Amino acid sequence: MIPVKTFIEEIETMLVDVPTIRPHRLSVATMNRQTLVLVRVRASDGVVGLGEGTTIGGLSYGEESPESIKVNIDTYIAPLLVGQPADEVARLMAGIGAGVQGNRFAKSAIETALLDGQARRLGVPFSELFGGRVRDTLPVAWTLASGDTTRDIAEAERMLEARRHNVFKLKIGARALQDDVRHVAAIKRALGDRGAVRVDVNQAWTATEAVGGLRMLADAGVELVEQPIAAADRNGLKRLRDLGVVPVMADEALHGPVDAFALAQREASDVFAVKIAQSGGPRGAANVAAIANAAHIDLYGGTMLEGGVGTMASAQLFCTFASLAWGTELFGPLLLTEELLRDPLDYHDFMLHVPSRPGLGIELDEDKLARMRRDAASAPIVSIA
Ligand code: MUC
Ligand code: MG
Repeated sequence: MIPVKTFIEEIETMLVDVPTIRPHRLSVATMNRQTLVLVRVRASDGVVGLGEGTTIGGLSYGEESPESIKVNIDTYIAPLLVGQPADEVARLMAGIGAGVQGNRFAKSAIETALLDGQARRLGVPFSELFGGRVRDTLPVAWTLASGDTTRDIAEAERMLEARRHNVFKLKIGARALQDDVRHVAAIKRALGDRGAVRVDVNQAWTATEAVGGLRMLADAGVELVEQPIAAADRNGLKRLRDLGVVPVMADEALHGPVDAFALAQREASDVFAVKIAQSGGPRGAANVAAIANAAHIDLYGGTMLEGGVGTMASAQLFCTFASLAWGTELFGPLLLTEELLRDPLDYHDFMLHVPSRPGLGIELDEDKLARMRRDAASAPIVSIA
């Protein structure tokens, strides 16, 4: 029997603005809401694949905004896909790679939706497209970023009490270095051995500030320092790593496999924060992980504070990693006031539990979406007709 081909019929994109549960302060932005960029790819066999390309703080974190992700998918990427075979994901992504420069977040959203569709079509979990799972649960760190020490300690205590998180990442870099160190030290003192403490500076320090900063943070009991200096300063990152006072993790410096290779060649970091969006898609993120493995660099499953779709796509990939020494920070949906999935993701006992239903294993809450999408009245659709 000749298999019936299935074709992409339409690609729908939408922006959904969701308030955060409290102000989320990074050195580059304070978030009071998150804008999710959601994608649906509908194929002629009735399969609908879901994707997400969410970023942080408009244009303050990366070079794509929610609006640019949406408009570039609608204008340039969707026309390359509509009418094409839905099940030829690698070929479709190669075509997009040839026709669209950059736009890693937009590409990640599309690739995720195509892979989700294909996994649903095959009746297997998304993780099977990456060789299958090594684990069904992932440890999840929580980010303390209210900007207030007392409030952060109370928040951490609640997370410990609820057995939801026992690893805490503190966002620093917006204040004077000494103030930040005092803040971090007070939180670590309060938590003691009950909670691990890491920091993310989001590039805020100069290389010389960072030398002192790392020493003081190590003395305060911090176990990992993420992207202390400018993303472009790979040699500076290597010098910090070579100090050997505390493990150093690359985040913004890591925009996919090419950066991963350059960082690995220089031995510039101890850990890679792997992110599907920063890597241009789940397959790029898998390649980043492969480079890390080859170079004996530890892995951490990062987030761009996506909602349920991007978070689950990341989780489905990360649970295929043989080694994930620093766990994950896949807590994005928990930072939002609204649940956009029909069934919320399952967080308990310090872990995210990854479903084994076909595809991503999640469904959107259509009523909620219809009310919350930014363009509620007239969602633009690029379609065959
Ligand atoms: C980042 O820089 O790692 C991850 C957690 C969080 O609060 O912000 C993100 C981005
Ligand atoms: Mg980071």
